[in-house]
Amino acid sequence: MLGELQKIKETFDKDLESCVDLNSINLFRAGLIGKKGRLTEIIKNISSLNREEKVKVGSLVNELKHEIELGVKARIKALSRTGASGDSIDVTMPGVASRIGRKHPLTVILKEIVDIFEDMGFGVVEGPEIETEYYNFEALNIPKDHPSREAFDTFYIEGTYLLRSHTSPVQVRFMEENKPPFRIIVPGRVYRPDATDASHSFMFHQVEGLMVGEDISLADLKGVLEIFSKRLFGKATRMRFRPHFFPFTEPSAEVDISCIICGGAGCRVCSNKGWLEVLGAGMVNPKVFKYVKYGHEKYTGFAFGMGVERIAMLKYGIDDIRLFFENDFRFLRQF
Ligand code: 2U9
Repeated sequence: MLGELQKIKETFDKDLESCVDLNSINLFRAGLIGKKGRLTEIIKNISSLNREEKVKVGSLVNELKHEIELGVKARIKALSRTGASGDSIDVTMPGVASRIGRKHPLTVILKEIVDIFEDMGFGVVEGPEIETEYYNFEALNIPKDHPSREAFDTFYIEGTYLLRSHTSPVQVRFMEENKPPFRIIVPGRVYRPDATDASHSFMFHQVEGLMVGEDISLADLKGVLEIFSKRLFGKATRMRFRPHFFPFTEPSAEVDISCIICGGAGCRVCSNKGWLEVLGAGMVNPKVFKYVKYGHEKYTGFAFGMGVERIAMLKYGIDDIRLFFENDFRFLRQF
């Protein structure tokens, strides 16, 4: 026993020094004073010694145990100074870079659109995506036999509910609750059961606008949309109204801007027309005012609507609407 104790004592310093991290120190310590450690074994066998030997071995064991604890502590401290013990941080080491997220391109463009209208005094209003036929069609003067009301152009849910096919029902609800004058924009998701392709998605986003008051004219509509298109697409952007038909506005127009790629000369993006269709608009049909019990002699208003994906595709030169919804980082990290 004495011989074994002597051996431990002699090699202890060298053995400890060969421990280069916390793990090896712990193993080394356990090998001596752990459950089955060399020193522990000796302690277990002390009872078999005679009195004189007991005193000698006992005091040597105590001395050695103390030395081991102190030595181990000092070694851990020394290693932690170099950062090798595994329980400290070397602040000079390069960090592990985490991937930084970013906004979805639709979120970016939507904020730009909202900011422009807010600067012109428009408030932002939102509403439900599950609607009734009354708010989605009837109150907007869309007749019962209108093709958009057929099952293959609208997602019907059990009973009389449906997924809104435009955000216009929100304006109807707003008018039921508020008196003119007001100017609002309504951003949100809309749903149409179109077959998916490069330019169609069964869900997309719209921003619609509505301004109502006692003296609102087509000139106000043109002024507001002119400011909008110049701010979103650039100062040189020109705008034109082409007569169109919508049941909820009269007169109605489709609104084009001069091509943002060629400036109007004609190119691949505008199919050599020089113009890009970006909006629909018109003066609110008095029949719609009747539904919300506004005096249609007293009030006039304008409304407009745009597809957010289409605007983003034009502005960023994206040729496939599906890219917005596939969560492919190679696409998303470009914005
Ligand atoms: C009320 C009265 C009138 C909203 C309008 C359009 C013209 C329009 C399309 C643009 C591309 C839909 O996303 S799109 O397919 N929208 O052309 N929307 S006027 O008119 C309203 C809305 C609510 C009470």
